[in-house]
Amino acid sequence: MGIKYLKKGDPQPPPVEAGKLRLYSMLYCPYAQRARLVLAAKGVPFEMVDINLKNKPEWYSKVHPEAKVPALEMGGGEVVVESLDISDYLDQKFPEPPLWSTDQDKNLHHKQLLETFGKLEGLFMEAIRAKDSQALEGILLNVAPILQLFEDELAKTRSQFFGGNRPGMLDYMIWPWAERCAAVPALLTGVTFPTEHVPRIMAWGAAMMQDPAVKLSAMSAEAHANFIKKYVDGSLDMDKL
Ligand SMILES: N[C@@H](CCC(=O)N[C@@H](CS)C(=O)NCC(=O)O)C(=O)O
Repeated sequence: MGIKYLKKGDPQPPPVEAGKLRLYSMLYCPYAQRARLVLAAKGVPFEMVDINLKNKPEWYSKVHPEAKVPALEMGGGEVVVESLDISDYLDQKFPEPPLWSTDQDKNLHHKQLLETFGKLEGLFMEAIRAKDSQALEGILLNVAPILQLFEDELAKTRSQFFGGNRPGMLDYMIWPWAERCAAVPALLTGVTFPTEHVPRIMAWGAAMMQDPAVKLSAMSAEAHANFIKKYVDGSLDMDKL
């Protein structure tokens, strides 16, 4: 990919200039992708600094207390961490297009769905570590009822996206995992998810792939599968990504 991931021994980049933004990221991190999706949806220019998470630069823990990505740094040194907080911060700072609704009840409901989605993030990590197709099938049994909640939500609102006729915050916050789901069959052959139960989610995924912000950060199933395989077996070399 030709990305330079800053690592131990590399100097800290100079402070961010006033009025500019810097995102500390890692190409394959779904949480960093959330921030990149929001920045793209808003058309906000930013500088990206990629961090080698296997060999972090010494100074990075001064940027992010847990030395994780993403972190958003503003001119003046202010830093926001945590993908959901970064996304909310960006939505407030750059109001167009708004990603949350003017309907606060809807927002509250979407935040609850997002919290439930956190379980899928955990199940995704279990799925990529599944030893065989039987184990994966067991994990998928736990995935199904959560997906059904999202399927039902699309049925209830009868809209293409959770945000309505264009993607909103909930759409962008869950998208990184949806994109990576396409890599799972390449990791364990012989397992297929019964997608016929979630036709609206499938249509949502197809529509999301046409969204300009999604297209900007999109990576192929093959690229994700390649990264995940190395991440799981421990052979990942971030200098060769
Ligand atoms: N809750 C955090 C999670 C961020 C996270 O776990 N990032 C991973 C990469 S995808 C990371 O930085 N891992 C390095 C580490 O844990 O040391 C968020 O939403 O921003």
